[in-house]
Amino acid sequence: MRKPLIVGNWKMNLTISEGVNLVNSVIDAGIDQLKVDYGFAPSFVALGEIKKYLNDSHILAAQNIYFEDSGAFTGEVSADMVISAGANCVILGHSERRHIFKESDEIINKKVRQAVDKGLNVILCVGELLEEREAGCEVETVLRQVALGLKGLNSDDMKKVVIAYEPVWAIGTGKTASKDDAETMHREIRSFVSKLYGENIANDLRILYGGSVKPENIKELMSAENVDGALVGGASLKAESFVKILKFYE
Ligand code: G2H
Repeated sequence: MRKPLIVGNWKMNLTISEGVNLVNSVIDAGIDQLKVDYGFAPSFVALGEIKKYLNDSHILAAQNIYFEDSGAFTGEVSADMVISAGANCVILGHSERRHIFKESDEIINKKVRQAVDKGLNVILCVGELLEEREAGCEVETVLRQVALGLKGLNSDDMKKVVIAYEPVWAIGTGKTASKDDAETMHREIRSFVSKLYGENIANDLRILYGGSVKPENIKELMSAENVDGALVGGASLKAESFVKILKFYE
């Protein structure tokens, strides 16, 4: 069975000391790492410091990388750099990267391939806009993002990949997809991955839900057969709410 995975995506929030305090409060709450894999996605500048407080089972995710190894790319951060700071994972294709920073599926795919080649685990985010859902093309949109995001990856690479379904209309808006909405899309994604890589890889793939996950809705979402965890934004910024989410199993 797939082990649940929950990651706090801090986005552009928290200074280094605020992040350290949050991580320590969460760790002190005694989350059972046999029941849930969990971790944090702080800003680049906090990765190294946060790493000091984590064990080898924790996820420490960067929120982005650039696809080149090194060179004249002012302001960019490479896979090797985040690995040297202690990261074992990277979030790619987040809707804020797609929409605010205009990252195309092609760019996201280059980053995915670079991350996997460098040994990072990848949380590939996909999700439709409200207009796309209203037009009835949400499945087509999401599966296209999955196909383009995973392009060039082989079955071995897929062991490093987690997909996060984050409907854009549910991000930071307080509106959560219903358990059924999430389950329907997650099932579509899994069956699509099964066609691309076979049943075993698809069955092992963890598919997270993201978009206004909070203590009040985590249990319900996690009860869906194909929801294997969550990518949590706003509610991961306070230890109290993040711990409640992480202890969904209680
Ligand atoms: C979706 C999510 C985290 P929030 O972006 O990736 O954020 O939980 O604030 O909707």
